[in-house]
Amino acid sequence: MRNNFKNSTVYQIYVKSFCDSNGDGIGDLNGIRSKLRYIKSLGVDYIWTTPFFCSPMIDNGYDVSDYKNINPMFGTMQDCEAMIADAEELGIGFMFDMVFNHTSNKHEWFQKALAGDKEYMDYYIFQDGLEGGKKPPVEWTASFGGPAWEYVPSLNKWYLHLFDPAQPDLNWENPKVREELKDVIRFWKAKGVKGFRFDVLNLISKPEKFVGLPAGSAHRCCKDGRHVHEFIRELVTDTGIEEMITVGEMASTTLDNCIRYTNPDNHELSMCFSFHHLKVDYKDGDKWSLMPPDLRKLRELFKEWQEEMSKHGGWNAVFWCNHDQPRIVSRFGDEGQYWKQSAKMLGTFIHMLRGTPYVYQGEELGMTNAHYTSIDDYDDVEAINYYNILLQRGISQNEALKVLANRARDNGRTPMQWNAENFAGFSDASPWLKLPDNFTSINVDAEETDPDSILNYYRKLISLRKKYRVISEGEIRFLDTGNEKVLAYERTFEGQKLITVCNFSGDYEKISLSIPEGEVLISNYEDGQKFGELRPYEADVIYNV
Ligand code: TEU
Ligand code: CA
Repeated sequence: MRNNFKNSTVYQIYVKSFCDSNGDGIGDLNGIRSKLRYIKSLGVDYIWTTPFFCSPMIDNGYDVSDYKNINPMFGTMQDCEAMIADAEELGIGFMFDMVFNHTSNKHEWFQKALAGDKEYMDYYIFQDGLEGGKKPPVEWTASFGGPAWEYVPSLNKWYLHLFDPAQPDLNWENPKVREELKDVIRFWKAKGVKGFRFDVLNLISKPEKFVGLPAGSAHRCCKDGRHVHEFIRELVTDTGIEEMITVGEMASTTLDNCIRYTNPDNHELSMCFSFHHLKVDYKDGDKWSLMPPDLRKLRELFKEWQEEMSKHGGWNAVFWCNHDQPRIVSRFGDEGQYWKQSAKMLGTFIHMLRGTPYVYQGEELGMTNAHYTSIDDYDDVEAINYYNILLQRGISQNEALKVLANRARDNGRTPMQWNAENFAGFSDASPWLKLPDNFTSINVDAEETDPDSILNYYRKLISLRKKYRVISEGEIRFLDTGNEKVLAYERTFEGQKLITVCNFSGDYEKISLSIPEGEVLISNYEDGQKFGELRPYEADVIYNV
């Protein structure tokens, strides 16, 4: 029997910012342990934790120097074992984050490679340069800005890094590398971990030759590579994790590939993350150019992905937020007058879809972007690199700060807002990353006592998936509302029907779709379902048998 991930919801924890147990301003594993009852109260089944393994933290733990040990900043192996056991007692499973596309440059394997050990050089992608070594094999750019190749003078070779130079890419063509990584999975599986999230898993299979390939983004040339499906299948079947919940993070992937990654017949993954719907506000496809979201495109993307995955036996992870994204309420909603309504509407839209919903810490509170006004407030390597790149492009400091305030990953990484006290109850000390001022009103304590809060609304959304098979298993079809600001879809399952209607605008919006009478399962307005016209950010879910 496959694990029942279809009626499950996953809660994502960014460990560094969730809860600090020892007053050093940094979230940790014992902090997570102290909040497991809160997480249980949400009704979720799994917790995905971002990497807390040994790391120099150049990319906040996505640069792993030892996959089988805990970064002392976050705790000890004992803390980790206790955390897994405590969660298990509450019926919650942990999904650990496996960063297998690259390691840290401080990893023992890479250190040996740098010393010229041929066996370990073959763990990475070292290439001869062009023109006697002076130029990289191909002019590629890395994800955080700058070139994707780094020259090592002592070896007279270049190594590939799709992200920071401190994150050299592993050579998956080498069977020894694949065995090492399987070993990591087995190690954590034996500790009682219930599932895995795989970082940028569709980038692992690189082209056979680099010379002569088109210049530009390294990402684009390496995505969904020639052996990616067989590598994933091998990893999953050899480690016996096919029955567990697994999610692959797929950068710039295609629908066809995601069907292949997740159709059970292929023995790859339970589900994957794709990001196209989170680029509808990128002007000309550029993350660092601002534009309001294109709602027509948003609908088209959801319609295509949801309906096609459903027809071809694929499965989506559905989400708005994670540690790489700005906060959704600040982005597609309204932080001001309609803060509550818009946060609830966005939650409704995701949670009634076909797929497994992911809630990112603080999303259930309607946490907002950070509102930083100085470059010194930022921590993320990507934010700092791009700030400089924007200035080099001739953009003013103010304008560059405005772009960061909308797009930087740090917006989603500010500490969890637990209460209105010092440092939002996250820590006794000043946190590693500055809190937004609004923690005095947006926090768990305040929302626990308000029956109408975003927090309590999310609890209800999560519980509905458990109660109604039409939500967890139904087919999906997008409906035409006659208004591009109002998105609607229908779910069907064994004679049951569910219609979700969401107004993505802060105005009253008329629609031409007529909706049959039915039970209002959930709505963000007290007297839900006044059709013909929707109120600002209104969301209604109507159930019929
Ligand atoms: O993110 C992968 C990824 O593609 C991101 O770089 C994303 O496109 C970017 O954040 C948007 O600007 C994963 C991790 O989630 C991220 O935190 C890591 O930095 C990255 O991989 C490298 O491991
Ligand atoms: Ca700590």
